[in-house]
Amino acid sequence: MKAHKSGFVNIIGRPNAGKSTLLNALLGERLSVETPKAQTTRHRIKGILNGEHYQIIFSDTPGIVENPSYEMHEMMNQFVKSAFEDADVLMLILDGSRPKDSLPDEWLDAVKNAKFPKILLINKKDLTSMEELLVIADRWQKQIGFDEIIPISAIEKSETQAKLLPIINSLIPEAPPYYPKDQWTDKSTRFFISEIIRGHIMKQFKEEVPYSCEVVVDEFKVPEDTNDLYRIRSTIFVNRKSQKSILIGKRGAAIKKLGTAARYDIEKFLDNRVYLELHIKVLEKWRDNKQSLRRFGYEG
Ligand SMILES: Nc1nc2c(ncn2[C@@H]2O[C@H](COP(=O)(O)OP(=O)(O)OP(=O)(O)O)[C@@H](O)[C@H]2O)c(=O)[nH]1
Ligand SMILES: [Mg+2]
Repeated sequence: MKAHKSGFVNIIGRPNAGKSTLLNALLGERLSVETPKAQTTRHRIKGILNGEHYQIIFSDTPGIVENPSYEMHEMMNQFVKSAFEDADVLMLILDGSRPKDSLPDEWLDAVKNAKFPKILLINKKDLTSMEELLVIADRWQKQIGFDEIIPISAIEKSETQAKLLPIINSLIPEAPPYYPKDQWTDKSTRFFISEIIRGHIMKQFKEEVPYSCEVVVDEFKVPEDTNDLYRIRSTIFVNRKSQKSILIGKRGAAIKKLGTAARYDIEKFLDNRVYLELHIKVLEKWRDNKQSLRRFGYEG
């Protein structure tokens, strides 16, 4: 009988390197929010790939914050640190179109000293030349030493899967599954709904606004009659009153646009029609308030 393999494969890297895009490519699902903005992901999100003879638990993590400005950033880095604690395989992903990018020394040392197999993924190969890829690979190999170095384009889903899954499978140990085989994530439906809304805030609003928002789902009601709408009530917390006005927009145009876009994606996610109610509240300095952060799920 074929032995069963299971393992935790944790993805880390700088903001905007393509970690969430990679997680989604490997799972074939849009689980984690991807946007062109840095610091999109704020939590550690597990996505589980189940096969008959394997279970791979991938973790997306926030981009490493080099100079934390808020307690929230410290907690985001804490999520990245936790990815070193349970990894069977670590995947460090770089943006290949930014060949000079590096990591702060403490993170370089952590990767260098890690005792488990390490894969370097040079992402966005569509945006860079073969010569550049070789230079990047050489520099990182000398600096750290990886078990594998693989250039990828995480936006190419099937190619990424075909390249990475056999290698990952060869590196994870023989072990029974850690999660039930029908489980595909460690996060709740409410979490994903709040992330869909936050993802649209990231896309729709500029500058500091998206970084000042946190989204909580206060109510998620599944109807008794399957023909009825799901009812979702959500609060968007902002730092300042002026941000509340920006979110609402002229005669409510901005919040209406946000609600429509988010509802469309939530309906796809839940495969059901949805009634979405959005509220906005000002919660000053929430990014530095431990109690608020705990309430928003920023705990290791
Ligand atoms: N051209 C190109 N763009 C890519 C590729 N992979 C990711 N991107 C883009 O890079 C941007 C960042 O991708 P994300 O997956 O959100 O990056 P991330 O590392 O999760 O970012 P944070 O959560 O902010 O740390 C998005 O606009 C992606 O579409 C790739 O292979 N090629
Ligand atoms: Mg991300």
